[in-house]
Amino acid sequence: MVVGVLTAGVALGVAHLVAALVNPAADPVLAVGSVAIDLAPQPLKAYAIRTFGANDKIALLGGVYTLLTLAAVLLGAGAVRRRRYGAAGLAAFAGLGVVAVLSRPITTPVDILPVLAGAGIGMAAMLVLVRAARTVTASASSRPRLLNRRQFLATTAGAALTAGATATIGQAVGRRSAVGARARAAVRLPPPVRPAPPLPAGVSARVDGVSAFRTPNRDFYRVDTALTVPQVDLETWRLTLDGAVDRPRTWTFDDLLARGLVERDITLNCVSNEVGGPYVGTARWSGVPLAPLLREAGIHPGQNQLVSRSVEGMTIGTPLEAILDGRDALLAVAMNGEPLPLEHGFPVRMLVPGLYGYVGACKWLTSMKVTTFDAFDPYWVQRGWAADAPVKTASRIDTPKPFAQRRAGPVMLAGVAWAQRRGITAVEVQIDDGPWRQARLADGPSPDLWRQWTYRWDAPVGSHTLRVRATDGTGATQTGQRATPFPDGATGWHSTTVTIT
Ligand SMILES: Nc1nc2c(c(=O)[nH]1)N[C@H]1C(S)=C(S)[C@@H](COP(=O)(O)O)O[C@H]1N2
Ligand SMILES: [Mo]
Repeated sequence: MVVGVLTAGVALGVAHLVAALVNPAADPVLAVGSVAIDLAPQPLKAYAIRTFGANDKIALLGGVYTLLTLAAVLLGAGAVRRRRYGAAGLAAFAGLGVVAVLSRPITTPVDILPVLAGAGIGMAAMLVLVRAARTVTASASSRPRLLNRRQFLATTAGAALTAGATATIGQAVGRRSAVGARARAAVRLPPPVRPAPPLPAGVSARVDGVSAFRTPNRDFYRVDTALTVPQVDLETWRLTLDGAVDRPRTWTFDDLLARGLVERDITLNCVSNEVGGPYVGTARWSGVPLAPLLREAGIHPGQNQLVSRSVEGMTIGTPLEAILDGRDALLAVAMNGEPLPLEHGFPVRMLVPGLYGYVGACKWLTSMKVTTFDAFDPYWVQRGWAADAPVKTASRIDTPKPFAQRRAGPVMLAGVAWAQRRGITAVEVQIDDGPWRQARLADGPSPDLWRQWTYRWDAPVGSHTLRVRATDGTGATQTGQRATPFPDGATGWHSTTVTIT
């Protein structure tokens, strides 16, 4: 066990350190984790998002490390018996690492260096450890056992130290070389040429426990497949537009800024959000209007899909019609007054009001291609999600929280409702099996923004179930029929149970 785990520790520590110097995405553990994300069947992905939420990546890496540890134990046991077995096991792992690294869209052949270095030094560590282990376990030892044991302890301590030191230094080097953070810190954004219309004070319900109307960046949900946050260097970053257009184009970051920024408050949400879930937020975005860029390029007739590609290889397909119909489709460069946070897509992300993020909000954007839905299935569509995914009307009870206890008497219920593009025109609340009652709506200055609601409830003693439903600008009321997020967004009424004493 000790031989196996320490061999793996040294190999992965060295690989991590070399990857920090070469390309963070070339770390074999991260690469294998990323392959697992891409290969995971849909139900497993849905389970992971549902169970671990924003910690899904930590859970995934925990799983990878658990499997690695088991495999390392077997490798160690084999190696102590016959070095050959250990060597073969290590080689098999290196092979897996090489394949995983090369399968990533942002790696090049030199990126197998970390795996090779890890495997080579891991092999040396394994041979030293096996020799030391054999002197302890050999029954016919010529030396006193105590001495052998000391030597074994010294060897294992050395290996553990090597593993720990390389991993720690790798971590530190990785942080220092974060080009994205440096690039972002140097960005100076011009003020918007068209600022967002001021928000009326009445958009906020002013009830304790309701979501902030504008979500601070640090609280904004994050959903993506990137195990390491992509680091973009603005010196080399370019955005291209090509495909079925008369005039393909390439822009630098400064070219985009020079077009002038518009500023808009827009609510963004994720198709994976369960009824009542947290993957929705509102921010003040600034960016370059997308429709004029496409029109200037001259779209060929018969095209209906814009495929965005991000620096780490995500593909997102957006209906051209949604971008060109007059809504505020943006290439966003700022979020709540600062350059996009790295996690939210620095330097540029797309934003199309009314569409779930996976069809309209590509982060770390680097290219756009005009094409058709017939010609290309983007990442999530390949995995069975709907190609056309307008946001479904939804509402959520923010307060009281599930299983809250309150005193009998007036209790304020409050929450948010959203139906981007259509807007929210009514929210109703139901207590137990009573009649649906109108909630009070806060101001709703734009259909692309969520809307807060409140309801003053005269709460009697007992255990009660609270339900909420919304009606959108077309007059359609949310269906009570429960549907899972897959394949085009959850439906059903959010409910919560509280105890009144
Ligand atoms: N490059 C890239 N862009 C992406 C994704 C991704 O995995 N990779 N996820 C999409 C999804 S599913 C959503 S809901 C939004 C989430 O944006 P946020 O993390 O800034 O909230 O980003 C979208 N853009
Ligand atoms: Mo999403």
